[in-house]
Amino acid sequence: MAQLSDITNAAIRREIEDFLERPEEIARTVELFARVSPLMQEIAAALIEGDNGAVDRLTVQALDQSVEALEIMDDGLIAGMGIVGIKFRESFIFVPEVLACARAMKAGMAHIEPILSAAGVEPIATVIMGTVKGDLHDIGKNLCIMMLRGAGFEVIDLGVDTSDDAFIEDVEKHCSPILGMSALLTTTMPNMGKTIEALIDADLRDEVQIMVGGAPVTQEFADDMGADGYGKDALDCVALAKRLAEAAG
Ligand code: B12
Repeated sequence: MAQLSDITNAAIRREIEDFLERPEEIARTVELFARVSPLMQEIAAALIEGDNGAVDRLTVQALDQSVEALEIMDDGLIAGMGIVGIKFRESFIFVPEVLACARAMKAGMAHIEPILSAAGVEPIATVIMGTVKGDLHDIGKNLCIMMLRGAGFEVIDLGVDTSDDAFIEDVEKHCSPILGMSALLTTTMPNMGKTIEALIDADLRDEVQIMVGGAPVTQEFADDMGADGYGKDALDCVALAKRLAEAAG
């Protein structure tokens, strides 16, 4: 089992000591940061500080050192956002600070996106992605989109706060598309089910494969509302989209 002292970055050690209280979260976070490189720890620490200039510079530095884009995304940016999420939940920080962290995340993603989205030749299928009605969280959805594009899907991004009508309009426009819905709030998760019902009412349910995701979403929830698949992260999202594209023929 990794120890706090195995983490080389003093700022990350301080974040864990000062802000994490749940033993399982401390253990998971120590384990994660103890295995990632000092540069990834530095990126995570800069993101937690909301320092988009530093995230920008360090991401470029990591890419120059031939660190894989996926490693920067998982071990630097997403790992840092994990601590931000805990601090937000426990009210150590508030919306303005989280927005600064989200901006820092975007500064890093701006360099990673072109690499992960390197154009494939013939698109595997069309994926329509949107964050559901009432929900403004788009970081996770955008990561999924980057990875899907990188894997050769054509992706239509409907953005955030997406109405049933907007989803339906795009499903009608494309041949056998995959529809991906993202929700980060327990209060907006049920809107995924409402969109599925709206597709049934519009006689379009059989025309589309539906996948759902977002931190509070589970496989059980996805099954209950009649989605065709659930993905826990961006890698899962790509694997799932490939399965659904095959199933659609
Ligand atoms: C950043 C953030 C914000 C930012 C969003 C900025 C942005 N542009 O997205 C801001 C500050 C705007 C914000 C606002 C709010 N937030 Co907020 N936010 C977060 C935070 C800290 C991180 C979310 C994030 O980006 N995670 C990183 C990404 C990479 O992870 P992810 O989104 O889960 O996505 C991954 C997977 O889920 C999956 N995935 C995602 N979508 C999809 C889709 C498909 C199809 C598939 C297959 C997979 C998939 O793949 C992704 C990549 O690996 C979370 C905490 C948390 N731990 O989630 C709270 C959190 C989601 N927010 C929360 C709350 C309460 C709010 C507010 C209501 C706060 C307020 N009082 O105003 C508002 C709501 C605004 C609204 N109407 O949406 C709560 C939700 C609680 C709940 N149970 O519902 C959380 C959990 C914080 C907390 N613990 O209290 N927030």
